[in-house]
Amino acid sequence: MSSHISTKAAIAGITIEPCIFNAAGPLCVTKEELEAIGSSHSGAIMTKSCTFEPRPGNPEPRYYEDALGSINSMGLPNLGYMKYAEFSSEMKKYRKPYIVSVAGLSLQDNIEIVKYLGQFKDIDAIELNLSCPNVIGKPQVAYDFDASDEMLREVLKVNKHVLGVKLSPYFDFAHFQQMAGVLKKHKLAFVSCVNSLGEGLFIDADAEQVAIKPKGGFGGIGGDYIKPTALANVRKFYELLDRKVPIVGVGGIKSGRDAFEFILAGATAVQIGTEFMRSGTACFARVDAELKALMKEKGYSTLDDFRGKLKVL
Ligand code: ERO
Repeated sequence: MSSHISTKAAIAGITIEPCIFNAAGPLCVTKEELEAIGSSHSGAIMTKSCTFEPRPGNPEPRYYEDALGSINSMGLPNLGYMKYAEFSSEMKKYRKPYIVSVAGLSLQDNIEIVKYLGQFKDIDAIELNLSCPNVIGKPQVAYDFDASDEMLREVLKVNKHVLGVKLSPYFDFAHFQQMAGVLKKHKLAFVSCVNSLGEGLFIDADAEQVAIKPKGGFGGIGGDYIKPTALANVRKFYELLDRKVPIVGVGGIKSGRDAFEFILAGATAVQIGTEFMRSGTACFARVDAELKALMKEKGYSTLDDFRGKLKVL
């Protein structure tokens, strides 16, 4: 369909085609899951955020979705960073970027992990996750501007890869500005906005109980519920970083029209989380086809034709 219409994107010289790929988190923990993403239409393979030690995660049920979105308190279940490094050579055959999401539980862990990943040439990029809402007793680093600054400074000292950062959602212009000020001090290849909205609560009125087990039912919210917040974060960071740092949009994307809105707001590429969990790898081809159809209708042939060109009233 529409062979003259391209949804190709580039971040720090890495081609992502289509500009649509999986968000760190859902269905990207095991090698089999990563291979399924590799075989799909996803423009890249993103891993589950990894820690120093393998983790089983929080007790189940820890994920729940309704018609409008999801709540999770997975608690970082992952195989440990060494496994995701080891997988990199086998992911090469899919001929798409392999991105390792890193969420060490301390500054020292992140330094060790990023240093180690530097030895693996088949890792195309690192997404440093400063925004995990679900490790019991650990606040989100991205809500502490000084800690974020120190984290980026120390991690970038040892990093050898293209490295971007995954942020929490912000809700206040002063906070956008503070975080943008931190980001501008460092050489980041991309900024992903946003992780799930922390500490939401789903309640089942019939059962008179919460939907997930960890933390008394509190968890990160994704899906339709968060799309306006995600769009606002993409737009604000696009503007505050002077349209120079590629922004990866994530939060409530389930159609080509949603992807279009994120790119119009300034995103270079987009990730799919809740909808990938809901419908599996088929979502990547569908969202890409819908995006291309919409571009055709509007007379656009590349993402550059409309990226960031959101009109204001
Ligand atoms: O609980 C998790 O593993 C998790 N859930 C999210 O919504 N975002 C995360 O960043 C994350 C773990 C790093």
